Amino acid sequence: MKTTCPYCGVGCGVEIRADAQGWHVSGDLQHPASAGRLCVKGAALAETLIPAGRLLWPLVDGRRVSWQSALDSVAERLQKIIQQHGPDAVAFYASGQLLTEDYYVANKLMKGFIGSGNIDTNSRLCMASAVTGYKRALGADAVPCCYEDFAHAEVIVLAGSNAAWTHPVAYQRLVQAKQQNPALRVVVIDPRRSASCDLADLHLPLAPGSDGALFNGLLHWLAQGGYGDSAMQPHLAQVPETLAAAAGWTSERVAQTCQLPQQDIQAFYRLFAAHQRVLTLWCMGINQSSSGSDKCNAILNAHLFSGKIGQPGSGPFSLTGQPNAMGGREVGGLANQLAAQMDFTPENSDRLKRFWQSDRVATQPGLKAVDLFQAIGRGEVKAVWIMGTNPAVSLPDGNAVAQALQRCELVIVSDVMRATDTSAFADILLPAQAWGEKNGTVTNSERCISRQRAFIPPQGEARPDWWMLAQVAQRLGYGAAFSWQHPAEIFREHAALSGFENHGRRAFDISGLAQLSNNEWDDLQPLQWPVNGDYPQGCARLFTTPRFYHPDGKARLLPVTPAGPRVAVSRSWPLMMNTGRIRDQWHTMTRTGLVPRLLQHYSEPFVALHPDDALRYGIWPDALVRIQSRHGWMLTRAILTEDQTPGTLFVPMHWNQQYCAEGNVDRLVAPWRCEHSGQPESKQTPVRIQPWRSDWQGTLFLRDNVTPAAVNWWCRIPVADGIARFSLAHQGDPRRWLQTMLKPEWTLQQAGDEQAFYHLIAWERGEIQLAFYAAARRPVTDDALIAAAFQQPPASSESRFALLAGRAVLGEARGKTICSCFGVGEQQITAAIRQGALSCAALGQQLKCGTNCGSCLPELKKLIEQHAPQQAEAVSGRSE
Ligand SMILES: Nc1nc2c(c(=O)[nH]1)N[C@H]1C(S)=C(S)[C@@H](COP(=O)(O)OP(=O)(O)OC[C@H]3O[C@@H](n4cnc5c(=O)[nH]c(N)nc54)[C@H](O)[C@@H]3O)O[C@H]1N2
Ligand SMILES: Nc1nc2c(c(=O)[nH]1)N[C@H]1C(S)=C(S)[C@@H](COP(=O)(O)OP(=O)(O)OC[C@H]3O[C@@H](n4cnc5c(=O)[nH]c(N)nc54)[C@H](O)[C@@H]3O)O[C@H]1N2
Ligand code: SF4
Ligand SMILES: [Mo]
Repeated sequence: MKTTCPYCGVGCGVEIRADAQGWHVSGDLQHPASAGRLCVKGAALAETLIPAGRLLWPLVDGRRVSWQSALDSVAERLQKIIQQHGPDAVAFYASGQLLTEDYYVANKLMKGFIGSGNIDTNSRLCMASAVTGYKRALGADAVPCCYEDFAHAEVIVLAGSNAAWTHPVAYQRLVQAKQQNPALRVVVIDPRRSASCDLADLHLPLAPGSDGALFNGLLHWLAQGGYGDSAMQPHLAQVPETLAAAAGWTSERVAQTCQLPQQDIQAFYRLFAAHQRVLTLWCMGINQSSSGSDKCNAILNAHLFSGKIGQPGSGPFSLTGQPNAMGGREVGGLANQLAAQMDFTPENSDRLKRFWQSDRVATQPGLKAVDLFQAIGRGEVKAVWIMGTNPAVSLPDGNAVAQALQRCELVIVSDVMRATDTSAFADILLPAQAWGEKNGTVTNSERCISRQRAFIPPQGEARPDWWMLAQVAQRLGYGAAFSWQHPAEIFREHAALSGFENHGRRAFDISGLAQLSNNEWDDLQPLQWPVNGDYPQGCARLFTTPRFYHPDGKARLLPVTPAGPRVAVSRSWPLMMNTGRIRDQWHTMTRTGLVPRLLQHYSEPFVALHPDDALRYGIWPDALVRIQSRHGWMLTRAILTEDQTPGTLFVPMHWNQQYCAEGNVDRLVAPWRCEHSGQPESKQTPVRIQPWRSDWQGTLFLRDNVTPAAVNWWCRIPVADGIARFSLAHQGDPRRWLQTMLKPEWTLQQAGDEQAFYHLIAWERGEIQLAFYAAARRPVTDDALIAAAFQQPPASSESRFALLAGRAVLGEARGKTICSCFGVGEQQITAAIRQGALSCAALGQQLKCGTNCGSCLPELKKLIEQHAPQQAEAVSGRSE
């Protein structure tokens, strides 16, 4: 069975098959986005098909009820609020992880029948600035490029994208493009040296948030050098005023603003100017900014002015984050658009009235995500239905979001998991079908529509999101418009709407799919929109002729006044905190957190900082630190690395209260947002940092059903089926703290008696129940050895002693996991390097690391650089 990966916007094809051992995933060789590749997250998908933690049936006010009763409650309570306070008192908050069919129904119900614009989505935190940028420049939210372009490009710019970790399969295609064409030049623009810098010929570690200046300077350089494309000029509007706005941005001034050497800036500008086939791939480092839309337009300006768009290997290519971020943009998931990429105009509202046969279609945009939760906090919006997203973790100003959800009269959450930071606030919990159970379509970064197919029965009473929405619509009295029995019916309606009175005016048109039978929809092969009379098989590349979607057919340059972060660092808040993703985790960890091997690369929340800053603030490697902003604080582990520029921190966005105490970074992030797109500035928060002292730190291994007693800091790390490891930090005597965890029937084996050094193993009938190691700093333990002992208790007294010591007596520890696919650790790799494995290929041959998904190749290369013996370095230098 073929389906599509539910993680990132690359949208890889997955092939799934079952045998006696269970489900197996592999890459779908035929899928155009991935041609058989999968990254480590995709490759671990079968391990997420487990019932652990699932929400299995509807809950109303904490009680299990039938679906009928839950849906009645949703409808009655929404109806009551709408009657008393009007339709704008209710809202939906949806997600780029819904299927297009789900998303279409949610939007239709809110904007078409409840009659409010109040449906927004987590894509507001993600793609909103890119949408605004494209619409302002091209007249439509139409991504011009496709992955095929990688193979044709002469220069590829990665701006604010760590694709090596966040779009790994697309990144592998970049690696391949470079192998096939060594002349390809790659420029990475990122304040930190990310894993993607592995491929960079030029890395520009610019000052946080200064990209607007860099790209304005580029436009100025292009204009000065006469690099404007003469064929494109008649198709461009607002050129003089845009060039005038860029005129002051000499490379000298850019160098000052971006804090970069002038020659590096000029090297970038020269590369961009000298080649026609230039692709700029951008992501959250650009979008998540208080001036994100203008940064997107600054990129678009440079491409349009120099005619680098619409041809193989060239164009402004915004990478989408979620599997169906693009689908959400198609159906109108954003509060400021209607459906089928229509804007809020009276004509469009009217068009929808006719198409949906409703007289209630919204005529005003609704509240955007951050504004929506602020309105909930003020009590203006009284009900919210959250579907497929975890805003208590992912929205900025997390403490205010929690307060808002706390006071909200009616919180409905449909999710696949029972316990999330958001579901803690739910009055009504609805169990949704998960990947593998749900059935529909998604659209990836390159506009490729592909199918997510169901291949397993739903857990418990889980139902599709579209079905819940349609059931509630029927109870609200809109039955006729929501009477679908199958998702293909919804897809056909969505496809028909995209062509309805379109006449070539709206880029999004898949009317060619409006007649698919249910079977044809089921078999639908991946294809790129538009799909219509002109392009019956879809279309990979847009704007191959310079006709754009503004009424005059021209593209618009947009004058940009570069702005830095909304709030600069200061004496009280001296460090700029950046946030983002790690390789093996997905967002709030509800799925990837279940898979032990995905928690081996990084198992705890951390802050990466430069060693000079560590010295200044008295922070040693691996210490626990407290980070504080004007909005909140967190506790996390310190990693010292020269990949950070001094004065900047990087903290992953993933950890939350299900996995860690005080590890939610969004409690610190300010709610500042771009005035055009409403997208928050998740990448730049001024903060301060200090060591956080505890009397002891511990490692605790437990059988899963036990939770640790009250402790100042904890972090939960599932290590194997039914066994969890906790990192702990607390005050007082660890022996006293541990007392509350012990049962009288256990036999205890103990070592150490000083306050901060204490080991204990608890046994019951020959099985280990608990293992505890405490020390003044983080105890050094061989976690794989201890976890294994829970499953296979050690037989010899020597190995029981080793267990109490927490370390293997014989053999070497593996160290931090680098290759998650084959579980290969750093120490194994460095040992192999020292013994002469001096290339990724040699390491792969010896240890298998890097031979499956390839996500760890940048790290392998770095380890080779660091650990290769001197003489060997010279050899590898010559061979290059
Ligand atoms: N492993 C993994 N992959 C994912 C996801 C995941 O959760 N885990 N999520 C998916 C989603 S929804 C999204 S949106 C994408 C996000 O994909 P990316 O945008 O690639 O990921 P981030 O880590 O958020 O940020 C990218 C980079 O922006 C840099 N940056 C920060 N500030 C600036 C700046 O001022 N200028 C520039 N030029 N760069 C800056 C950061 O240092 C970081 O390296 O990833 C998708 N893929
Ligand atoms: N500081 C900081 N914050 C950020 C970001 C950042 O870079 N830095 N990035 C932002 C970005 S780009 C994004 S996209 C967001 C992501 O943030 P969220 O959307 O909040 O994160 P997820 O963990 O993906 O949440 C998805 C939820 O939906 C559930 N779910 C999964 N499948 C289904 C389904 O089919 N139906 C239903 N009903 N539920 C389902 C999951 O269990 C989970 O609870 O975070 C944003 N927040
Ligand atoms: S790159 Fe990885 S996470 Fe993204 S779609 Fe492909 S397999 Fe899934
Ligand atoms: Mo995202």
